[in-house]
Amino acid sequence: MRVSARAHPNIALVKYWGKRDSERNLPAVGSISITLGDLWTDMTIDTDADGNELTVNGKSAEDMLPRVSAGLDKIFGPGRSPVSVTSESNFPIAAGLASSASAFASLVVSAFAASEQDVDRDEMANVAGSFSGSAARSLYDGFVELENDDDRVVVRSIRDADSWPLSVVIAITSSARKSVGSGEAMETSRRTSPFYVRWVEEQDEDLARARKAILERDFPTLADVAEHNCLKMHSVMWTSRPPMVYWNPATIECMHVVRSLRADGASVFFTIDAGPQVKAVCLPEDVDRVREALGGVEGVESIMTSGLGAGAHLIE
Ligand code: 2P0
Repeated sequence: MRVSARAHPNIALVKYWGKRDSERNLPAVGSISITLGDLWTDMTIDTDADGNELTVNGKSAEDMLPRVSAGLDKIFGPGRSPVSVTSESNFPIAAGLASSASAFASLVVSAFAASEQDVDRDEMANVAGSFSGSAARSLYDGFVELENDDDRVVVRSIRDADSWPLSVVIAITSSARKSVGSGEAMETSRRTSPFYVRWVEEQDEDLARARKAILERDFPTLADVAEHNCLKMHSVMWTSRPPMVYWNPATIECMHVVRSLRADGASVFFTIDAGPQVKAVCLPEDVDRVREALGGVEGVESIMTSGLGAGAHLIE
């Protein structure tokens, strides 16, 4: 049996940072994201394999195989037959572009289909989230909210992609692999940052403001809450021991450029994840202006643009 699924990465506007249960990988806070339509990971599962293998963008990826294998054990059950997994993405992986979200979302959709289990999207989101917290959101379309509920997460689309077609301009300031992975970094923050408790306490307020702004298509309020929430998360990272600073000089310059574009009337705001790339979320009419301004920043290596898109799905 050979099955393929496509999933898009997502970018959180109200961020997930910290776990309330690291064994079950349950997040400490809810989050709100947008699913990106133009970036994708295609995952193919082949159950007619001689051994467990993982190929990522044409190369054998032994280092990532244990995490993927553990995921397959959970879906296929113990004592499963060998599986060959092939992943192709059209964007750099492990560089703060949420590649684990699209990878694990597409893995879950393809693996459940290959194992001929008929599970609903809620169950797939919970399994994907147990592999990588942000992956739960990539199961859904457009604007997506993840909430905690006892020992599960509840994920839903709060607005579809077409009903508020925002654009995202991504400034790549380094394509190197990040030094500290998100999972480990979150645990360090939880254990050591004096700001962590406050970060968790304030999250519901940010979620409520962002949710309302999305439902009302209120761009200025969404801009305000998203930048604030992003900077608060990075403050937690900076005040962890050891500190985690994912930014480089170009990251900071891009933030200034986005703010000055906004002061000049453009509808744009920035967000930054556990990496040095800057994601500028804007209205479609401002895309060219934002691309040009960020493309001119010293240290920006390349620019990508995406609209919003659909949740993970099977493909031919
Ligand atoms: C997010 N990030 O909400 C936040 C913002 C990065 C910064 O979710 O440990 O790969 O696998 O659950 O989902 C990236 O972390 O972490 C992430 P694990 P994940 O998008």
